[in-house]
This record gives sequence, structure tokens and C-alpha cells, in this order.
Amino acid sequence: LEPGTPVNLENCHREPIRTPGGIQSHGALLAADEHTLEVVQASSNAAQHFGRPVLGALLADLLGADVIEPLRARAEEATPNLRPLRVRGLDVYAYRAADNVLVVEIEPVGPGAASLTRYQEDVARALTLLQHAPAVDELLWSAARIVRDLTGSDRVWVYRFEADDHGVIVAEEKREGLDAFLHLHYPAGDIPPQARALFLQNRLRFIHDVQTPATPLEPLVNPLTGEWLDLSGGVLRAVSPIHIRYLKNMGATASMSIALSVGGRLWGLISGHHYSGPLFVPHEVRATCELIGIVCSMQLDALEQLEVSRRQTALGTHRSAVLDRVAASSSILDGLEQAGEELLAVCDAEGAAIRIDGDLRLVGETPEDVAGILDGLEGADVFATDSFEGPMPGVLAAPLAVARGNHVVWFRSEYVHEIEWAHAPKSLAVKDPDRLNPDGSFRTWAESVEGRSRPWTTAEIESVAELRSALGTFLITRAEQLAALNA
Ligand code: BLA
Repeated sequence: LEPGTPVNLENCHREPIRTPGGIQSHGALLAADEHTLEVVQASSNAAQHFGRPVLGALLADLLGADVIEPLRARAEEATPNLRPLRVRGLDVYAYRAADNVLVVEIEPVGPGAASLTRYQEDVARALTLLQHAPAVDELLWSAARIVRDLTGSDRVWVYRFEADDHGVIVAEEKREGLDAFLHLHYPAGDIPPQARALFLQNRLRFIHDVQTPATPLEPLVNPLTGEWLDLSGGVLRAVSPIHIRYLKNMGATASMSIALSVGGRLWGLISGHHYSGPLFVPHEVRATCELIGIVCSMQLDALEQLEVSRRQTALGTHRSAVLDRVAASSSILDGLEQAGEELLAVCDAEGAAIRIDGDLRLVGETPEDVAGILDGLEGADVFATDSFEGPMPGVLAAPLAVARGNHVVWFRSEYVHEIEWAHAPKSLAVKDPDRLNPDGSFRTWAESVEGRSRPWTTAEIESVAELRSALGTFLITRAEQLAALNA
């Protein structure tokens, strides 16, 4: 979309949120020619802020000659919003919005702004808590608590993106008396792709006051570039009008979100609402929150890997038990069947079938037409599906010798459960689920999810692949032993 195009529910995923043409009204903005330092564009409140006209003035005359070099240096840094300059009682941020365009954003210092010591104490206390979280769940609850304590928001929660980009609330700290968001699901469209992408670049989104309109830039088109100014590197960027409606409709009066990312992907957000008017979160606190987001992301990565490796170890133990059983029996078929629960535990299945040279054995809960399912297996690779739509319902298959119809196959039953949506997603085709209109929106909607088993995880699929290759080696050894005996 061209900047300035009105947005609605149909086109808002293409809204150019980096170039909104305005800023949040608690601050002011100046955009200058990087070389001459002449101001060529400014927020319409800047003149009042400086007590004199700003367009055509020099940055040095407005801010003081001594701050120009430090500001230029900040503009080259990747995270300018972590370290503003304090200039005459104001926080001043600098970034390059385009070649030759130096942008300066000015923000008030919070009342009773924290001292450096206080800031360091907050950081140290928070990092210690996060460092000691034994698992992902504790980490996220800890993060929500710390961010709520630091900001004084009425509610702070952690939002996790699922594979299809819809989100679920997995931890929540809130003022007493508020309805809980915990475990509610939100459609992917609530945070459109361009907004998610921006979080990977600028990790903190602070919305000071939902009620006060944005302050426009003058002129709207930057004279140096001929384009709308890209505000994505700053802290004052005006908020999407659709998102403002969304927040108002939820009763929120201020909001702040912090990125959680793992391996270059947006994992989720630590996010908060205030409900009783503007909430100014001063720079020091925001910087602490941004650091918390970074450390929390690193811990998430580490703990997730740890959880996977623990799981791999546990599955490996079950595989060993199965292989011991096979080694102690007269045939693979008998050995696998006798392994029973251990065979199921290799990939946390509910049932399994083993067929070797036409002899079929069943373990646990298996579907009706097992032979038909085995006959339908074609490829020589390990195969997994959680779908119940096709001919292979909830199947994880390890072909041993496809041509002879030899397979070990595990089964999971259909997992019917409900997802509670905070408001009905479009895909459910509910009549007018418009969360942007005050009535009819944000009524929870229970979706019954059917037609799938619990999904097979990578660790479980790998476990089955490992077992298969161990069985292959075993078969060869056994054949050699037999050959030696017969010789
Ligand atoms: C941004 N949407 C956001 C953000 C959140 C949500 C957290 C980040 C900005 C912020 O911190 O407020 C979504 N907010 C939620 C969710 C909850 C919440 C899920 O409180 C649950 C508790 N939004 C829509 C539709 C569009 C849309 C239909 O619902 C348009 C496609 C747009 N959301 C939208 C845009 C942004 C956004 C454009 C970016 C706002 C900005 O940075 O200017």
C-alpha cells in the first residue's frame, strides 16, 4: 500500500507501518540533512517544543553544538533506542532513516527517572531470576512478573506464536479483578506479518497513550528522499489506526510489547496493557525491558534445546530396552512384540504393528485395518502424519523392507480438543466477528479441533529412524551368524 492509504480489515496486512507520517504526541521529531544538519522535516509540535521555528534551522542551534557528534555516532548503532543521549533534561535518540537523512527524536524524561544504580540493580535482579529458571514455563512466568513490576502495567502476559502464526497466551501477571487472558488463542491477523517482522528489528514497541491522536510530520513527504519518512528505527513511530481501534476495543489505554526471538524467528512477545489512562514507561525502564527480552530469548533457546536433549535421552533409553529384548529373543518379530510398552515408548505411541514376511503382530491400541495401512506404505523412508483425513491416520512408519511388506508402524488415536479463541478467527466463518467494533467482538469462541492426532515431534521421528537402523544392523549380524552356523 502507498503511505497514507486508509486501512481497513481487508488491506491492513499491507499497511506500511514503518512510514505512518506521524509520531506519538508525547515527543517531537526533527529530520535533518546528514551533511548540512539543516532540519527539513519535523513533527508539527516541534516548533512549540523548541519555542522557535524548526524547519530550516540547524540541529546544532536547536540542540547544542556539542551533541552533534555523539548523536551521529548513536545513529550508526544497531540499537539506538537502548542508549539515548540526555540533553538538557530530555532523552534524545538518533538514527538514519535513509541515505543522508538523520532523524532525531526527543522524549521527556520520566518523572523520578531511575538513577544508574537503580537501573543496574533492576537489571541484575531480573537477569538472576531469568538465569535460574529451570524450564521454559518458569522462565516465561518470571519474565511476565519482572516486566509488570518494572513498568507498573495493569497486565503483562507472554504470547507464543504457533506454527501457523496464531498466538496463545502462556503466562500472565495481572492486577486483581481483571478477567484472565491465560490460555486464550488469538488469530494470526491480530499481529500482521509486517508488524511481526518489525519486532525482529526494533525489539520494543511502546504505545504511550491510545486516546491522544498522533502528531503529523510536516511536510509529509521528506524533501531529501521524496518519500515518507521511515520511522522504524525510532521510539515515537505513530501507531497503526487499526491497532489503535483494537486496543480501544479491548479497553486498553496504553500498551508495550517486547520481542522474544529464537534462531532469527519471532518466538513470541512479552506484552502488556494499562487500563487507566496513559502509561509513560521511561527510557531506563524500557531499556531494562528490552534487555530482559534479549536475555529471555537466549534462555528460551538454551532451555528448549535442553528439553529436546532430555527428551532424546529418554527416548534412547526406551530404544535400548527394545533392542535388548530383541537380542534376547529368537526373532525380531517376537522381540519387538514382547518389548510391549517399551516399543510404544520409543516414540510415545498408543499402539504399534510389526509385520515381517506376512506375520503381523499388534501391540497396544491399533486401528481397525492395520494390514490395509501397512499395504499402503510405499516409500522406503520413515514417514509420519498426524492427519486423520488420508489413508494413514496418525501413523509413524519405519519401513524395514518395503518390497516384502515388512514394517514397524506406530499409531496415535485422534486427539479431539477445544481451542478457546479470544474472538472468532475469520477462517471459522462466524458471522461478522469484527473485533474492531465494540459490540460483538472479543467474545470467546470455542473451536473443536478434530481430524488429527497429537503431532509426532522431530525427536520422536528421529527415535524411530534410529531404532530402524539399529534393527537393520542387527538383522545383518543375525544373518551372518546363521550363515556361519550353517557353514
Ligand atoms: C500490532 N497487535 C499488535 C501488537 C500486539 C497485537 C501485541 C504489538 C503492538 C502492541 O504492543 O500493542 C495484538 N494485542 C494483540 C493481541 C493481544 C493484544 C493478540 O493485547 C491479546 C491479548 N490488528 C488486527 C487486524 C489488523 C491489525 C485485523 O486485529 C490488520 C491486519 C493490525 N496489529 C496490527 C498492526 C500492528 C499490530 C498494523 C502494528 C502496530 C504498530 O506497530 O503500529
